[in-house]
Amino acid sequence: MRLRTLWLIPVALVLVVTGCSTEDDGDGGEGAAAAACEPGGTDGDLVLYNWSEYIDPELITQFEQQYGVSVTEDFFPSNEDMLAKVSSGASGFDVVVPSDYMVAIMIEEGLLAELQADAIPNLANLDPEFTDLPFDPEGRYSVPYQWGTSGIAVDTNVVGEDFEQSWGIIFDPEQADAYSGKISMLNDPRESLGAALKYLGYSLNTSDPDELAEAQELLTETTARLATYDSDQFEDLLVGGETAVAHGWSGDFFRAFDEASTDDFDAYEQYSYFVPEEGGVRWVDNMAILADAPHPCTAHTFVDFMLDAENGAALTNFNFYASPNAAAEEFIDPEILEDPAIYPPEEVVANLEFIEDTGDFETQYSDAFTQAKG
Ligand code: N2P
Repeated sequence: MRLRTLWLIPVALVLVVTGCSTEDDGDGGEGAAAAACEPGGTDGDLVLYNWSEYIDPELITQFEQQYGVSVTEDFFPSNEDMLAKVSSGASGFDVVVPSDYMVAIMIEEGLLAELQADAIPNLANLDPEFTDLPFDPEGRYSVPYQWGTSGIAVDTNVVGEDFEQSWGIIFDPEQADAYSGKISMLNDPRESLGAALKYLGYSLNTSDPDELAEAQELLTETTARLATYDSDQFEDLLVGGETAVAHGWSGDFFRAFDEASTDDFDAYEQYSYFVPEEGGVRWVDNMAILADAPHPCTAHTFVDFMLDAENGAALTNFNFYASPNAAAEEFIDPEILEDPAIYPPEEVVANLEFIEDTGDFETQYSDAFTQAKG
């Protein structure tokens, strides 16, 4: 049995003993989310558990005003942190935003409610490419939110213009020692071990203990030259000059470059983001409703609201991440839509992997990462 499944047994027992499933209307669905929801319906205030700085605050205000509810937001820095918090049960969250592999894990753990498609008419706005993804066939439990890449951004005032577009700028001592103390990596087991695996020429979804051990050793050596492992402020540390080489997510960098630019200063000229030639991660983050969501109908309405064409565009225009919403395209800033770093061309995408659920091996990644960080 998978180790994660074992954690859930006490939670399930508590639910049975305390009779917490009384809201189940007995139609075979799971928990509170089985109550039938109407398009635009609400059943209380929304509690949203999202990555930090991942939604335009104006969209939150607009949702509150449009539906007469309030939204409480809490934030997580990694899929694994989010899982730890929601799998202990009764987290109180309605909507969560897991990445691809984490959707698969949460479905298997029974943590997600099956979506009521009738309550989400704007599902029709999704690009068909995003309606049947491998981690959630037919999108029964999750709705794509944003997608992007993981890579490296550098300060060209420090590294110059001739750097190789390789993970070597972090992992190869000959290249990276020059930036010792000025490098950051994501505080994320699958991302940072994945980067090391790619540099070593392996799949970032390996379940081979020897390959993972090699990646762990490389990351352990790399830890010594890092300023920090950070998933929340890596972009600010770069534009603030505290780092010169940062591993991170595309859109967060671009928003920081955009905010740092003024009439006299074009941050896009000083900083450069690239996906290393060895390849890296392409990810899709998704909205999902927890099986024990206290407000499942407000949650469905929020998902529908985010899938509205103009709201989907506002999300991308704020985040600088690509949208899975085809109807939103006409409202997306053309500079974003035409930016190959945000909407990468096929040949770049072909070199990228989705992080996949490795099943029982997942804990090996977490352990290896904890050890590599020291
Ligand atoms: C939010 C970044 C989330 C992207 N700031 C990681 N999947």
